[in-house]
Amino acid sequence: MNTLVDFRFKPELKAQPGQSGAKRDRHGRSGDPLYVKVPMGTIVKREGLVIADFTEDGQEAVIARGGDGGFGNAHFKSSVRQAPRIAEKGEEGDTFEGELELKLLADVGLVGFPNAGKSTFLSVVSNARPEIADYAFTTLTPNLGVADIDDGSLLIADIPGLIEGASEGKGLGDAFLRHVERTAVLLHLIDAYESDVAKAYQTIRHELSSYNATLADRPEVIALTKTEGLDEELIQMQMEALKTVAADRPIFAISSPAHTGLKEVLRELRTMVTEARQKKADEEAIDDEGMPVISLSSEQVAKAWHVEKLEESDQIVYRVTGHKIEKFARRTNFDTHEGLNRLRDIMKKMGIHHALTRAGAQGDSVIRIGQDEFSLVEQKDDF
Ligand SMILES: Nc1nc2c(ncn2[C@@H]2O[C@H](COP(=O)(O)OP(=O)(O)OP(=O)(O)O)[C@@H](O)[C@H]2O)c(=O)[nH]1
Ligand SMILES: [Mg+2]
Repeated sequence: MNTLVDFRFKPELKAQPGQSGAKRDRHGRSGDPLYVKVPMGTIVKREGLVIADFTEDGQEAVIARGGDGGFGNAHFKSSVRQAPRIAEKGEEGDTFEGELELKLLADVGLVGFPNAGKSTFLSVVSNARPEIADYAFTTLTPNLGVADIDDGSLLIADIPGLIEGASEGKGLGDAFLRHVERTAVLLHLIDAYESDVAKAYQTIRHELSSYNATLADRPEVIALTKTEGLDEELIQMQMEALKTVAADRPIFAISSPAHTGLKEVLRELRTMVTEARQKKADEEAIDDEGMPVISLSSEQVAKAWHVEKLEESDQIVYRVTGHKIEKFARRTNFDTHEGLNRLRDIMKKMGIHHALTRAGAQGDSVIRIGQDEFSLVEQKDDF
């Protein structure tokens, strides 16, 4: 897939629920997982937090987990209970409103003013056939192309032209800048006919860094475009002007229709991309080794629980929280003595009952787990 457009027409994604258990000890069938395909570069967010980041082809992640099924009555059979009338409810599956965001993962991002020749460059060096025209804002959505150079290749993203104020929404705004955020290297194209190339360069640089400060330090190659038919002296003058504001950056003069300077630019880009990727891999390796992480095992976290006495306006409530006990409570059928007493047994086994009495709870005290409330010990008028 290349875009997220399908999700606009199908915004709700829902897997099938599992089936109920049946007579004669048959389990309910589990629901089939719902697989959703997304383009590479898709980020999934939940309440603003990134919960999945798809950067590689074939990568999979569980975005929403189905609820565990309840145990059927066969599970509760014992030597003394031959026909138990107890069965659990299945748990609810995870439900949430998520956000999908697509960031292209190109090696090179083309930036520059409208009409600078970005799409023309891409069309000449790659297999892409973007629209090209003699007016500003020809490109309205990003184009991707693969350019072969020597024995390797580069994935190049061409985005709509930027103008002063783009980072605040002018022109086509910053909507497309996120596509260059994750490119390894930028190729900054400047029209050689621009009267003040240094200012043109700085304007774009300013918009890039206003959008994301890290873009200011992104490795970058600069190319003066449309230089065929231009005086060598004039080209040198423009190059010198650029050097005053971008001394440490490689600067080339190119012509897309005349095919001059293109190989040199691609070669430079390839070297930089390789270096940038290597640097990133090294940094990630340091992160992995350098940071000691102390955490509870997931089993320990699951078993942990907490008891709290709440003095509410009309009653005193003892609230019990904890992953495992809340999970048991959700699966309990509160409409039956058997179900509720089993939950009370589990609380005893986990030591929660003891903690509740230590905290002052009596037999008829109100215990709350999640949304459910019940008394600590079975009461005569319970049902
Ligand atoms: N002479 C000459 N013209 C060029 C060159 N590169 C691009 N052009 C012309 O410049 C105009 C703009 O080219 P585009 O490639 O559409 O420019 P762009 O940067 O993609 O523009 P936007 O999509 O609007 O941001 C077209 O008329 C191209 O033919 C070049 O190297 N030499
Ligand atoms: Mg274009």
